[in-house]
Amino acid sequence: MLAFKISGYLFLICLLFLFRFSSSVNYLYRICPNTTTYSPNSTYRSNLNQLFLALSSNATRDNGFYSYTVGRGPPDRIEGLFLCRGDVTPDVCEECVRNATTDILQRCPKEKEAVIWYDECMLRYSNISIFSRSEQNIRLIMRNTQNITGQPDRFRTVLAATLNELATEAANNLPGKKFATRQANFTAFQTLYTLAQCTPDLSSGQCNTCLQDCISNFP
Ligand SMILES: *[C@@H]1O[C@H](CO)[C@@H](O)[C@H](O)[C@H]1NC(C)=O
Ligand SMILES: *[C@@H]1O[C@H](CO)[C@@H](O)[C@H](O)[C@H]1NC(C)=O
Ligand SMILES: *[C@@H]1O[C@H](CO)[C@@H](O)[C@H](O)[C@H]1NC(C)=O
Ligand SMILES: *[C@@H]1O[C@H](CO)[C@@H](O)[C@H](O)[C@H]1NC(C)=O
Ligand SMILES: *[C@@H]1O[C@H](CO)[C@@H](O)[C@H](O)[C@H]1NC(C)=O
Ligand SMILES: *[C@@H]1O[C@H](CO)[C@@H](O)[C@H](O)[C@H]1NC(C)=O
Ligand SMILES: CC(=O)N[C@H]1CO[C@H](CO)[C@@H](O)[C@@H]1O
Repeated sequence: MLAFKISGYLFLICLLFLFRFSSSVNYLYRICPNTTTYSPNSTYRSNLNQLFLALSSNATRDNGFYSYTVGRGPPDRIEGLFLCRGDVTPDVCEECVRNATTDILQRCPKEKEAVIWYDECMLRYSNISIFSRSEQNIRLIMRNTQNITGQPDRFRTVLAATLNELATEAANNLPGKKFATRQANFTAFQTLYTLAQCTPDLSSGQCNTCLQDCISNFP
């Protein structure tokens, strides 16, 4: 089960796994409404290429995060960012971001606004400001359809306790990265794995609010 939420500049990932992470670049989902589009040879498209160059050339940064703006003003101004999962190496981060910049143009060939998620990173861009506004809501919830075997109440208790500790830890992590993972023994045979991450530019308070909002979506 995993959930993503973006509220403007607030970005958050909550991942909840009963199984271990995979290790290759793994596509999850993309959102790019076709209501706003640009034409193939437009300035918007060439600005997008510039944005992708700036983002991929910064993909080995220690905190796995970079944001960049191309264009002076509307209609061709683009804000973009990527965030790599906090536990991937700079090499994997770079591979994921590079791949994302080509992949997204295949999956969203003419849309001005797009967001794409992989297990290892996410990439987002828009012609409207995504760095400072919070009215826009993009939310992705993916769930494992298998049920917990037995003790659903205990599972919810363990889950809630683990996620609350997790959120506190991620929000108060060292400045460079707002990332944390936690494990809990649900039964002797089932381990609960949890992961949370905010973009590192958020304050601890913003990150915690965002994570708590995400946690409240889990039943
Ligand atoms: C936009 O997407 C919708 C739903 O996928 C589709 O029905 C519609 O034709 C698309 N519009 C354009 C302009 O591509
Ligand atoms: C973004 O693009 C849409 C669709 O072309 C347009 O309606 C909107 O005004 C643009 N916003 C800005 C800030 O340029
Ligand atoms: C875009 O530019 C290329 C090369 O300059 C040209 O071959 C192509 O026809 C153009 N496409 C459009 C839709 O204008
Ligand atoms: C990051 O991107 C900026 C803007 O394109 C560029 O000037 C800078 O050299 C890049 N940083 C690295 C380490 O490549
Ligand atoms: C999980 O439990 C629900 C409610 O008891 C049931 O409707 C559903 O079919 C179960 N799903 C699976 C995959 O067993
Ligand atoms: C889970 O169980 C193992 C073995 O029983 C134990 O070593 C470990 O400390 C437990 N982990 C937690 C988080 O309680
Ligand atoms: C390593 C990796 O995941 N490569 C992917 C990059 O993106 C293309 C699609 O554009 C995929 O086909 C590759 O598998």
